[in-house]
Amino acid sequence: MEYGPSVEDSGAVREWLAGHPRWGHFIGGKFTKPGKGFDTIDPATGEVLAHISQGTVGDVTAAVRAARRAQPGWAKLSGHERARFIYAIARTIQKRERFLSVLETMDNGKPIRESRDIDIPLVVRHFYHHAGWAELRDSEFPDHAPLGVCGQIIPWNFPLLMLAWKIAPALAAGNTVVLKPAEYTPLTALAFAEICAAVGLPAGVVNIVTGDGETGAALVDAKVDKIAFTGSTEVGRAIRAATAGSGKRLTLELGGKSPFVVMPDADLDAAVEGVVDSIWFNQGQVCCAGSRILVAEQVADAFETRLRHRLSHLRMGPPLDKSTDIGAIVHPVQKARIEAIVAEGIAAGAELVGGETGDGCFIAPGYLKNITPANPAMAQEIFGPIATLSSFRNADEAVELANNTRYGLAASVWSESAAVATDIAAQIRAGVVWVNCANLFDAAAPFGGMRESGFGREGGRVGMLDYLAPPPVKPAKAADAG
Ligand code: TXE
Repeated sequence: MEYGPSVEDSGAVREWLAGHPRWGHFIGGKFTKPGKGFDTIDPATGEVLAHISQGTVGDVTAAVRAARRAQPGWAKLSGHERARFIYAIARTIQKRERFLSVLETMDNGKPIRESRDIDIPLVVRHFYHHAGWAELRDSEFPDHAPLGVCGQIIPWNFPLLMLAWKIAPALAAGNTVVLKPAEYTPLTALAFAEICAAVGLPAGVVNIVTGDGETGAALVDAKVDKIAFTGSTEVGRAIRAATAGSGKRLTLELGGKSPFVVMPDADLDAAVEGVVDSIWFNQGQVCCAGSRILVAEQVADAFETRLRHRLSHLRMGPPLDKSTDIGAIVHPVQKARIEAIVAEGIAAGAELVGGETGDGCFIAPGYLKNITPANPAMAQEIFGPIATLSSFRNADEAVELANNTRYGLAASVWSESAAVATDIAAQIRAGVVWVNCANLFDAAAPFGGMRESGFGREGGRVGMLDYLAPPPVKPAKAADAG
C-alpha cells in the first residue's frame, strides 16, 4: 500500500531546494539570472527555503514582451494542439503530486493532508478541465477572440491552485500570460515554470515574474490586455483605479466575511463538521471561509457544545505531519494581523474560546462568542482560524444578518429541508451559496463574488468568457436605425 507524502518525503524537495538556492524569473521559456530580492521561509520553522528575485519594471516589461511575441503563434494553434499542452501540464503535475504537495506545505505552512488531498488534486483537475475547453473553444465561442496578454497576480493562501485558476483558462482561450506569485509563496509557481519547460510549452506562453506588491503594480501598469487579481479588497481597489480608462479587462476576486447559517432543523453534527471544513481549513486563510457562524437560537446551545467538543480534537502541529489538522499561518505579518483583529473584538466585548497564540506562526483554532453585530470583528476579514459565533431568532433575521456585510463572496446554509435551505440561499447576496456543505470547488463551477468581494468568474464556461473578447457589435442597418 502506498502512503501519501509526510515528513520523510521532504527529501526530494530538500534536494531540489539545495540545487536552487537562488531563483530568477521565468521569461521567454528560460530562467533569468537571480537578482536582488528576498528570502522565502517555511513559516512552521522559520527556515529559509530560497532566495527570490524582486521583479523590476524592466523584468516585467521583458516578460510582457515575451508574452506578446508568443501570443499570435499560441492563438493560431488548433484547439486540439493547445489542449495537448494543457493536458501534458495536468499530467506532469499529477506525476509530481507528492513533490508539489510537500513543497506547497513547506512554503505556505498548510497541513500536508490538505495540499495532498485538496490543493494539488484540484490543480490537476483544473488543467484537465481546461484542456477540454481548449478543444471546445472554436465550436463554443466561434465569434470570440483571445484577449492577448494577461497579467495575473495571485495570493499566498492557495499558491498553486490560484495559479491554475488563472493560467488554465487563459491558455485554453489562446492568451499568453505573465503571472506574479505572492512574495510569501513563490516556490510552486517556479516549480510550475519548470513543468512548462519540461512539456515543451512554446517559449513566452507562460512567464513568471516574482516579487512583492511593487512588482504587482508594475504588471498592472504594463502593456497587458487584462489584469486578473486575487487578493485583498484594498489592493483590488487600487488596481481598479489604476486600470480605469486604460481599456484593460479586469477581474477581481477579493476578500469575504461569509455567513455560515445553521437553521433549527439542521443536522448539527454535519454542520459542526462543516465548520471544520469552512473556517478551520487552511488555518482560516480562505477567501470564502464561513467566518460568521449564525445559529438558530433554539439549537444554539446544543450546537456550541458539539462545536467546542470538536474543536478540542483538532490537532495543531508540524504541517508535514500527516495527522496535523492545523498548520502554520503563512507569515508573522499575517499572524500579527489576525491577533490585532481578534484583540479588537475582545476589547469590544466578545469572548474568545480557543484561539490561543502559539510560538512562531501558530494560532490555535477558536471562535468569538457573545459578539454583537456592531463588534469590529464581525465586519473585518480576520483571515485566520477564528470564527464569530452568534444566533438569530427566525429566518428573516438569519437572512438580514447574513447580508449584513460589505462583502458577497460565499455563504453556506444548513437545513434538512430543501425548501428552507433553498429559500434562505436565494435571499443571500453572494457569488456562491453552498447547502449542507462548504468550501466545495469544481473546475466546472464558476466562482467569484459581488459587492466588495469583486467581479468576474473563474471556472467553467462562464470563467472562459472572462478570457475572451466578445464578438464586435455589428452596426445597425440604416433601415433598422429608422
Ligand atoms: O494581500 P495583498 P496580503 C486578504 C486577507 C489578508 C489581507 C492582506 O484579509 O489578511 O488580504 O493580505 C500583490 N499592485 N486576502 O497583504 O497585498 C501581492 O504581492 C499589484 C484575501 O497578502 O492583496 C500579492 O501577490 N499587486 C485574499 C497579492 O497582491 C499587489 C487572499 C495579494 O496580496 C499590490 C490574500 C499592488 N499595489 C489576502 N500590492 C483572497 N481573496 O483570497 C500587493 N500586491
